[in-house]
Amino acid sequence: MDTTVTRSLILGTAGHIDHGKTSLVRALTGIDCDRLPEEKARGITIDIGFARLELPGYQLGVVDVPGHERFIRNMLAGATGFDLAMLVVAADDSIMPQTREHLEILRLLGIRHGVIALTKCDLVDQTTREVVELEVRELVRGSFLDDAPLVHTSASSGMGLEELRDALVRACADCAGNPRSMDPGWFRMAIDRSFVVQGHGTVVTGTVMSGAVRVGDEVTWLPSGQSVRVRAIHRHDKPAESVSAGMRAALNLAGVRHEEVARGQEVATPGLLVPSRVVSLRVRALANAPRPLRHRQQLRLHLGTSECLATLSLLDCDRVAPGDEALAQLFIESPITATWGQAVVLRDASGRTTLGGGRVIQPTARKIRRRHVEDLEHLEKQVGHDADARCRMACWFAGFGGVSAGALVRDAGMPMEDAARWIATGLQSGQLIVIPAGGTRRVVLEADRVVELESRLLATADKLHGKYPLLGHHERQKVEAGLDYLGDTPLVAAILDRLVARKALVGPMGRVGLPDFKPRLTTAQRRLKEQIVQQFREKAFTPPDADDLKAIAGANASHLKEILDVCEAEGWIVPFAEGMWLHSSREQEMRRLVVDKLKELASSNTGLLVADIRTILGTSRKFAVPLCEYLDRAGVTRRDGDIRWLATPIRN
Ligand SMILES: Nc1nc2c(ncn2[C@@H]2O[C@H](COP(=O)(O)OP(=O)(O)O)[C@@H](O)[C@H]2O)c(=O)[nH]1
Ligand SMILES: [Mg+2]
Repeated sequence: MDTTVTRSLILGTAGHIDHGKTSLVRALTGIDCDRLPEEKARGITIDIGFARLELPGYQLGVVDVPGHERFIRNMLAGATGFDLAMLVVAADDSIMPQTREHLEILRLLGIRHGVIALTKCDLVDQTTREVVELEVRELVRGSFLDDAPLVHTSASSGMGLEELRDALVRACADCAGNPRSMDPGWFRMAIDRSFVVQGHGTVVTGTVMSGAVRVGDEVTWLPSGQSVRVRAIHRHDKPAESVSAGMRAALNLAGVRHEEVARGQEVATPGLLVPSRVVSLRVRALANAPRPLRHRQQLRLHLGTSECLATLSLLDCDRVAPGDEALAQLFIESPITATWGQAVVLRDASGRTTLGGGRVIQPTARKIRRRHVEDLEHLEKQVGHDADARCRMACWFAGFGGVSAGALVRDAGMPMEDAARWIATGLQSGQLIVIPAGGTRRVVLEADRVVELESRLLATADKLHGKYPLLGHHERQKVEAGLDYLGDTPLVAAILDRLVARKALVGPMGRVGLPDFKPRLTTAQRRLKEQIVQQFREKAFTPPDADDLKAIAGANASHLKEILDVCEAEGWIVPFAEGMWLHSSREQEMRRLVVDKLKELASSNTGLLVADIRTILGTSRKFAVPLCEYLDRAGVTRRDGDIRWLATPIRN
């Protein structure tokens, strides 16, 4: 294959309707991009069309876009993969609204290279051509086309076509410094079309944005996240073994239903793209926008080949005046897949006017509070050129969720290899720590975060000691509850294990406390505690009530509540109603007695009344009712009217 010696790039057209874009592509390539019947009938381009152009050293995939203002959305879907652009201006019409709008969009998308073609030069005299050339030069001043070659052409007479080819070759050579030439090393293609090939199934087409894909590869289909296999590849209507960045491609996907495919979806290397309905970005209002961007404004978001309604949240201002920039978030109506640095275009909700654009900073963002100084400072750092700072900020925002190499690729714009290396280096230096989080799951957290979690656990232990000064140790769960907001129990348990391992927390099985905390139980209090426990054991199912307890406590009555807390916390007694406890061994005994009786009665299909249970336990009415209710709550019995049955019936 010649792809080893030639470089693949995407050339896109731009310009007002009827200015001769499609005709010029046809004159250059011999291919008619207006493929739809409606396009043929009406003589206008509605959707993007494709052609190929062979130039010395380059193989160009040509994407011809519609100029009509109603089809700007299609233009945007096509423009997402451009390496270079060909701005087309008809010499007999000069600059028109979509000449400007397309140029603005190309600038917003960060296109860096291109050529300008004056078309229909056969229709005007030399002076007119020169005037139009001046007008176009004025228009592109300060843009990426500022000193681009401008060629006078005619698709009808063939004038200037050779010169245009030469100009394109030079523009291609300039593309060597493109971000695309620093390929991040993973495959990504935004879908712009799909169709069914009889006997082969669903085919999706798009521009390969980065990396490469081979026949047989597994890729992730987004936003569904489904893993699909690439069954076959076509490139410019010919079968291919693989396709790579800068190529137009058609992928035959196994197990994908055509009806479920839509423009805007993507296929990519597994584990990198994550759909999100919130992205953070830096937005820019177009210098010649008719009005500023406003906080809470509804907008049409174009990203990759997708188009969605979104609400703008301006993070540190209320409006962005034309030409200005600001930090913002977009809340999007349906999930999209983005990467750090990816360009977006923002149009008004009705899709009539381009208002601005921006660069994604956080592709999978959580909501950031407006004017939150710390968040905004960190967000600002995630925009910059310093890759290390970007990774650190991505970690900071990922918080307790941890980071992976994939997350850094996505959220910090790191090439795959660099991301893995950054994590390895961080682990080595101790800046990052791996925490086991259940099963084979490992979470990589910033050391600062781990320290923060540990100190919160220690603070929780300290608080428990303050609340129960008579108690040396607490159940682990009680301490872990201090990190309840994490909602990730294995991770919390692992953090607590770290504290136990280095004896920052100590205690017998399943219980922990601060090592230097000494319970302050006086001899009298300890004796009272033992007395209380003893009473509960002896009195079985007619346990001491408030008055009994007060009598036992005598002079120590003021500590009674605390001592009962200790008894409960240490597991000596179990509460079954407000102010009522059973000795824990009696509680077990009660369960056994009731369950055994109910099992015995099961064959005769008989349940138990409260009075029966009172008799079995040898207790009084005062305790029988709350004990029965406790048994119901504990899942031992099931109440049906006045009768109680075994909650889990025995099977035979
Ligand atoms: N005379 C003349 N007509 C042209 C030239 N290029 C395009 N046209 C005509 O202009 C019309 C619009 O051209 P088309 O390529 O569809 O424009 P697009 O909308 O920019 O793609 C068609 O009727 C073409 O035949 C040219 O170089 N000379
Ligand atoms: Mg056209």
